[in-house]
Amino acid sequence: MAANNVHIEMFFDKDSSTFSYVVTDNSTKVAAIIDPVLNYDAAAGMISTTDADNILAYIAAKDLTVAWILETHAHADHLSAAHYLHIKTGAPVAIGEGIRKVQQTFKLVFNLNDDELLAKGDYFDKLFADNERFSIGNLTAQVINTPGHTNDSVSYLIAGNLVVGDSLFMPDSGTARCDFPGGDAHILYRSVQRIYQLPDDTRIFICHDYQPNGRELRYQTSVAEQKTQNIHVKADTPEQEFVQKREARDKTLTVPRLIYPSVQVNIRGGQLPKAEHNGVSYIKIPLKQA
Ligand SMILES: N[C@@H](CCC(=O)N[C@@H](CS)C(=O)NCC(=O)O)C(=O)O
Ligand SMILES: [Fe+2]
Repeated sequence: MAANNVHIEMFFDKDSSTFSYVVTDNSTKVAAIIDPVLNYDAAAGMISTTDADNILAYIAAKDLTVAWILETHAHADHLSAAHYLHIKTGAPVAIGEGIRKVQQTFKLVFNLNDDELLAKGDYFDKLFADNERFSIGNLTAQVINTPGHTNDSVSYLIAGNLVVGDSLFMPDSGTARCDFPGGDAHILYRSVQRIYQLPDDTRIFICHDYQPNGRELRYQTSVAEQKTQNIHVKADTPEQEFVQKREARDKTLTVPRLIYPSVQVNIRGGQLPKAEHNGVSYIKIPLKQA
């Protein structure tokens, strides 16, 4: 059975409450790394690779071959270790083709020129189309476009397991915010309906858990559990009711602490902005007047 052939190992970054995963085809020991985190101390401008090195240690210990480094979207709350892991493993870095739109949006926000970013999917090795299939060893993976949180959000369906990125969170946390540039609660609702068409026993692996009311950390749920218990969107929740709830919550949220460094690195597939003539890379912050 394909389901027995897949192993999903979770890695947690406490600083950003992010789950990364290594999905392995047991029959070939070929694996995909999903949503790896690059550690970043914002005050010091210090990048480090503790989380990514933990993933590399696991891969070495299990003797795995990395076939893919996958992003569910260009994250706005943490930096991606995709490029670092690409250098270490040689595996291609892939994301949904909606990344072009995200790059176009932030090319304007950060006033980047064509030498810095073409906004045509540059910096990524592979852009996935909706429904595109690809292999992880003998496993078939399928890309399901799930925009709403961002334009480029995708979920990866791998042998009955769905890695959803930021669309659904655990049922008691509901859904991801839709107030970033390109976010849209109506579109997220439709993406969730797509997820709810999958078999009830599809296992869902989420990207963040903010541990509401101090409950223990959770990262795995199912389509059935979401359809009956998600606090924002159950199987029978009308679109307008969801949109009202989502938009009301979005009004209460503050800008993610690492949004500026995260977006500038993540639209470049985890590469730092090109070093200036002194060999140093810089992060820009557009200033606004209140
Ligand atoms: N406080 C966190 C917030 C992170 C955040 O905004 N997370 C997004 C996903 S990238 C989200 O959907 N949050 C929903 C929520 O906080 O309810 C930070 O500063 O990083
Ligand atoms: Fe996100």
